[in-house]
Amino acid sequence: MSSVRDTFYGIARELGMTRIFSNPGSTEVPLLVDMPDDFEFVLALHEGSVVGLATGWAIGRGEPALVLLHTTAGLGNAVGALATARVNRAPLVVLVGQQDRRHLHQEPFLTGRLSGLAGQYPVWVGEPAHAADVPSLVQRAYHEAQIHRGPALVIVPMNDWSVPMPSGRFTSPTRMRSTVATNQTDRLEVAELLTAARSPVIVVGAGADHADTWSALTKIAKKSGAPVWQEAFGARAGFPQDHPSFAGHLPASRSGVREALAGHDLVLVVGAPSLRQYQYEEGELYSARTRVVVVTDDYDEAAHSVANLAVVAPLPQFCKGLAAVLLESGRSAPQTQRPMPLPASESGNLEPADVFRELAQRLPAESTIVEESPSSRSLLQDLLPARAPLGYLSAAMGGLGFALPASTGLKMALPRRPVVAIVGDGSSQYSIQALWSAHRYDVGVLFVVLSNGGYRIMDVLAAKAGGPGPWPGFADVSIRDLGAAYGCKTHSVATLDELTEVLDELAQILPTMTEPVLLDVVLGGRPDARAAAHRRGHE
Ligand SMILES: Cc1ncc(C[n+]2csc(CCOP(=O)(O)OP(=O)(O)O)c2C)c(N)n1
Ligand SMILES: [Mg+2]
Repeated sequence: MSSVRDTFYGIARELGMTRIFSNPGSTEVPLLVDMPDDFEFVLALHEGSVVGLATGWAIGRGEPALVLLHTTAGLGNAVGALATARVNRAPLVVLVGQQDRRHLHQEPFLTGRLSGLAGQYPVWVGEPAHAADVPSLVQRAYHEAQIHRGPALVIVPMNDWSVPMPSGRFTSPTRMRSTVATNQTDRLEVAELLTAARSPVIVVGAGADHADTWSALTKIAKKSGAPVWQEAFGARAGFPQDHPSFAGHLPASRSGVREALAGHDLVLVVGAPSLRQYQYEEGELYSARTRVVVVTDDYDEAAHSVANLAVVAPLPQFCKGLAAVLLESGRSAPQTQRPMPLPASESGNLEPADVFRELAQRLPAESTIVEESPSSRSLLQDLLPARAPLGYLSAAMGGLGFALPASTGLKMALPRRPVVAIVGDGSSQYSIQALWSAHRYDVGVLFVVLSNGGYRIMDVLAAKAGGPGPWPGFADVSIRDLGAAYGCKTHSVATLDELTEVLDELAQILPTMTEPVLLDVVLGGRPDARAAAHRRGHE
């Protein structure tokens, strides 16, 4: 008779989840020892990186990734990354190991209080009442993760794996499909609103990052003559950002939104909420005369939007249909001015703009930039526009520690795609051990770390709040040495000539790279000089 464990591996195989992202402990040993040959095990050295790798893998493949975590310590370490996966809408099936159920009530060593530990971030949590429920809960978790697009957890006591699997115990569907109906009436209503508007504008977001949606939106923009903005803090690009109709990234302040959208009587938001804010500001989001329509495939996003009409529908189909029924407005598409790259600074020291300008000149259009560069984010978005679907990816909720593992997982899923992670030096520290996984599994990501020796964005915010913050800088941390310690090929550049020389070399090999390269970009001068200046500041 086969065991729960055998049945689990059979189901995982059937569902296409044969790669296990994990950092295991003793409670996972019964599952992992003698793992079947057709399964691959991917180790990351911290659970934030485990989940980050799986998130990138799930986004790259568009299918659930399988994660295995070790009871409270493992799940606890992973919570921030699970929250990011949820807001990034990445489907994950997360198995969490638990102590042996035969003595759980006595709280043996490693017992986890697990079901509530990740709070509201899992889309679903399953706890098997019987060992034999485990396989069907895994199936269910797969469907929950896929349909609700986030992490679904199954908590598995370690002795469950060896229990014989009785026949006829399956309860979950093997395959499940869910489509929200998109009907002609909705499309016609939105088309009529667009046609009747005097001056429509489109705002796109992460949900619109799909080849069919991009192509339909370019037709809608052309027919309607509407400029297209990208939502603020969007995790992915919803429109080709080198297209003449692309107007730029919306500000995240109410006054900024009002100003950007002033004069438009209809705002069509596609694949985003209406509209994401950052710091609180008084006042309306829109003028009272503006009508707002939100089209999204995420019910929650629709439900918390400020809008006159919200339509929940699969976006590629909806937009394709809308493009087909929309009448030509006769308005010509707006000609928006693309931001001009800044010339190199006169000091000879490198600035983020130099890096983005030089990368833009060398990267193929189908590259993916995984961005985590807090103080230079908007500059990056201006100078490195997303030119292909999945051209831009960032953590949807601002949690640092996403870019290094997610870019690694993404490149594992899409090995022929050039993948460049652009990361602040502070940000790099939250998941620095992901570099080891990239090295160990031959993943050819280019990691560009912008080393300014501190939390520049925090310093800027503190200055705005009226004074310096108490946090010190860390110019004494050598990113290059850390990269080398984790086995990466490394370069350190501090001048424009050094930067261009290395980028010329890397640009040739980037699409076919099978090992990670870390480029430590020392901003504002060499670290020794900077560290000395920093020490002087504290004397
Ligand atoms: C997990 C986590 N901890 C803390 C923060 C708060 N935070 C936001 S930006 C930032 C500093 C980022 O520094 P760095 O990556 O060096 O970028 P820089 O501002 O220097 O460009 C911090 C600490 C966060 N967003 N996520
Ligand atoms: Mg920094």
